[in-house]
Amino acid sequence: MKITNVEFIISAVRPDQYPVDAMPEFALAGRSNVGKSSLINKMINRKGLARTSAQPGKTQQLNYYRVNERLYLVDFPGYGYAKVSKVQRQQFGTMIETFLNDREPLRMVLLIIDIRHEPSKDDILMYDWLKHYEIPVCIVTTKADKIPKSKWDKHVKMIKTSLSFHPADRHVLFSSETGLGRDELWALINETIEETAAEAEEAEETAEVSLEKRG
Ligand SMILES: Nc1nc2c(ncn2[C@@H]2O[C@H](COP(=O)(O)OP(=O)(O)O)[C@@H](O)[C@H]2O)c(=O)[nH]1
Ligand SMILES: [Mg+2]
Repeated sequence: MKITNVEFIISAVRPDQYPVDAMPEFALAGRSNVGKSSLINKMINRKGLARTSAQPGKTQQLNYYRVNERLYLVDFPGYGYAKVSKVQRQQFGTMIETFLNDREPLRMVLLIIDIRHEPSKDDILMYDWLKHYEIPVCIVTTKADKIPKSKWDKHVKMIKTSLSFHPADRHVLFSSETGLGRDELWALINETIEETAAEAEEAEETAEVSLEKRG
């Protein structure tokens, strides 16, 4: 996708700070240091707009980036960072849970996983949780450049098995270093936006028909 406009909108710490324009949102979840900020930067062709590796785990905020005045990429705080306190961990859980549960414009969660490693307990919990609430998920295995191409398949299989990956979910192989997967991920995002727009239109038509019938 051609990026014509990117704006950092807000580091939101409370729901009343989330944007109200109802543009479709794509949230990125994953453990600290997995490469979320790098992935955003790669997606939007800006080297340093999303901050990489600044005090991992400390930023209990949702960072909103608006792309082409059409959609938001939402960077979640990373989980699984050892140094956060129990209270911080709970706050994090509540914030994310509330967001994922209530956020109407949310279209999909991109769950970012390091291709080199087996998913963590937190990764598995997050995936199960998203499945439970029927939130569309795409698993993005990133840092693909860090292992030889010949091992990609084996690692992806290992990760999918470990997550009990649902065949209806999507998967994209990614590297913020080489740009692998960038076009595929944009295509998926665009497809998802168009699908939900079509569904909304259909629902509207159905509503109009039933109104007419009631006369
Ligand atoms: N080789 C390689 N390094 C990456 C990739 N993605 C992220 N990194 C590095 O991993 C570290 C953590 O990345 P960051 O984007 O800050 O992770 P975040 O905590 O999830 O936002 C940084 O040093 C990045 O340069 C990738 O695809 N390939
Ligand atoms: Mg980050």
